[in-house]
Amino acid sequence: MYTQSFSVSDQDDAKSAGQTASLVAVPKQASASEQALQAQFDERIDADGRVEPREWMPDAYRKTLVRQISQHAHSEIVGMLPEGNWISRAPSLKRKAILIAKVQDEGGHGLYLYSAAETLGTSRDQMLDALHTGKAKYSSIFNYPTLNWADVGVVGWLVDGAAIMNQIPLCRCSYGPYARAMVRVCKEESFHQRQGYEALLVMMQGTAEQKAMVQDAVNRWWWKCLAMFGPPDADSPNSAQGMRWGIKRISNDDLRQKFVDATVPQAKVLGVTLPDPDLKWNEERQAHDYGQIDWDEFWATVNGNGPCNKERLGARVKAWNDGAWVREAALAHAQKQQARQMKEAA
Ligand code: BYC
Repeated sequence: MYTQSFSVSDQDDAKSAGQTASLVAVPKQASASEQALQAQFDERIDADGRVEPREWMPDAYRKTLVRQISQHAHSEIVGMLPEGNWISRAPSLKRKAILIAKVQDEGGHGLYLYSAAETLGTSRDQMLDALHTGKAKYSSIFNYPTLNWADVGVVGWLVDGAAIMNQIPLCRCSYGPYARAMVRVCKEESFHQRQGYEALLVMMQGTAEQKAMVQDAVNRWWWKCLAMFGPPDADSPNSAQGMRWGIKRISNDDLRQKFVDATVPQAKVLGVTLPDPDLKWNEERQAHDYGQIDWDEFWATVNGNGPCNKERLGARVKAWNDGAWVREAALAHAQKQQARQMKEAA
């Protein structure tokens, strides 16, 4: 199982791979004071220090963080949809209570992450506008449908499992508010992954039909989960800089490999087959080899043409529009209170 104790060895750091923080160069025309600030920033990153909201940071670092954290926040709130869809159809009161708690947690993760991104000087309205107009990305995985109850278990086991693998290293991200948000998110994700795995263990002790449902769900989700980690390192335009800045700590391919290696024994315990004829232990690499991911399908989904993209975005836009009166009422109430306080103070 993945837990908070999944720790990242220092060898995995970009820095120990021989990269120092000679970051995006300060433009030649930068003033002496800007160059001094950049040098201070580089030194902090080299020393594995944290950067906090009001401190000086290069524009490109700020922009990268806003992009990644807002995409992450969007993924959390869009991620509520495929599972939220099953709350009213959960097979028992216990499963319903667990699922409600999980979906609610995802909403909470979105809120921590939007708050972390706001500390970089972008507003929540701007971020949500980018989501609603299709300018911002969110995780590819949430554009696939959850067809039956086994899918809910598999989303917990594999999707949340992949999410934890990606997010544990983010607890050591160089930007303080993001790193701190991730500590709590990872603790909750760990519960999400376990509840999914446990729900599947129960189904696998059931009827032949239930077992077949689990296997079918694993077959449909496995490859999509491998793609969640992002394009191969060689095709990942943001990786090198993200690693030098200490935002990303482990590369897309290395995280994917860790996920495969951790999942194979779990699949064995569960009694399911992972749908990859090329999946086998490689003694030399001390890791599993696995087959080809369909990157054309991944990019089509990321670019808005997956099976549920339109439905997901439509649901988010509707929720935003339906909530307009709540935002207006909250604002009117705050203005009234402020006016009253000013009157009392006068
Ligand atoms: N889906 O250069 P790369 C969750 C984009 S929440 C869509 O490698 P980077 C959960 C990427 O953004 C899961 N797009 O980028 C929630 C970039 O496009 P832009 C979300 C993807 O940033 C509820 C382009 O491809 N987790 O699990 O270095 C319930 C090139 O990629 C995807 C996070 O957001 C994808 N899968 O690395 C249950 C974690 N992959 O922006 C579960 C934080 C790549 O240049 N994010 N792209 O236009 C990260 O760790 C990194 O941003 C990524 C990508 C590893 C995702």
